[in-house]
Amino acid sequence: MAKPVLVSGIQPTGKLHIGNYLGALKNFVDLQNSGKYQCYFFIADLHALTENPTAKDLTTNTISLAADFLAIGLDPKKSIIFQQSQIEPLQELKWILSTLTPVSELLRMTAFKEKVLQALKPGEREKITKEKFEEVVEASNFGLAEYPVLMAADILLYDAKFVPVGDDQDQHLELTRTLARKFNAKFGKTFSEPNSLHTATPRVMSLNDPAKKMSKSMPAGCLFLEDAPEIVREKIKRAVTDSGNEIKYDEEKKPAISNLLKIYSSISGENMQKLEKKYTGKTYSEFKTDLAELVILHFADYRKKKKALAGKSSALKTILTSGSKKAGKVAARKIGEIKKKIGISL
Ligand code: AQP
Repeated sequence: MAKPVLVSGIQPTGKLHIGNYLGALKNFVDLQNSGKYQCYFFIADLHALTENPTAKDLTTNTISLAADFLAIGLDPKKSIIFQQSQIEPLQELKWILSTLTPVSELLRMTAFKEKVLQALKPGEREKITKEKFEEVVEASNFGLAEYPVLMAADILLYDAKFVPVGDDQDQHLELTRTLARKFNAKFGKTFSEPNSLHTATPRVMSLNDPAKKMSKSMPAGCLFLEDAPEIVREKIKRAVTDSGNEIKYDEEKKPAISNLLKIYSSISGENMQKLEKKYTGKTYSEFKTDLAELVILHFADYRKKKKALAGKSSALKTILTSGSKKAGKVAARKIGEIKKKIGISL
């Protein structure tokens, strides 16, 4: 029997942080190695265009992300690793799905609102009026609003059953399921409804503000996988902590230390109770020192492999081209079926 399909992508928008890893990438590797799924992992270069990168940056980041995929443990022999923009049928499906999507649905997406608000200066965001918000939305690029439709096409094109992502993508997944249902109801059963797969850390928070998600667009609060040991030590030492001195997991009263504890627990595999016990009577500083060493050790092999892949851009391109060819074949078959269903394949 065919294995269930699993699809996920990452945008080539800069260095990967520990949120990308603990929320998504770590799971990619575990799921791939479980042998239970047909895995598709792609570099979401079309999604990255919404950030208006230069051509040079987009190419560099695409190659660098391919190296990240391999260095962290994705394997082109086990998974189809490809470049989103190379899949031509994706454009057709995105268009078809967009005709089933109310504009209002797109404008109410939390990720969209957060992205357009990034155009404002800090301070302006908090006291924004309805009129000013509408002005910012109208000035934003249309790709930011369309983002979830492209994501739905990415998933439905391969009949994915599972999508391993952080919880910031849940609303987009919900839209994907709605679009699958709408399409099926109108044209007959064509798509299956995908489910997200979350890790125990579906939302890692920023090191300098535990109320905000760790995000590439806010690099000051990020712990990057590539960070050298001395940088990791410095960043963790400077990470904000809560009042008091007890090392205890309490998201409400101690959000900062809880975030650090979650990072520790996800990497070491130790459960929270055991961790709290281990650090009873110890200081924040002692805990942070241990966390830094744990992170440094955990990513040592990744850093070594990533360095070794630095001069191998042509081998990385070959892997992406070959993966894109395989994914493209599957996509071509599916778009043929879709076109027949909607009446444009005469
Ligand atoms: N802080 C996070 N905690 C857990 N998971 C996270 N992800 C992102 N941030 C966190 C998950 O990582 C995957 C890839 O993300 P992406 O690069 O495609 O998109 P993103 O959400 O735009 O990543 P960033 O870092 O948050 O970038 P910006 O600043 O551009 O918004 C996804 O599965 C995501 O859920």
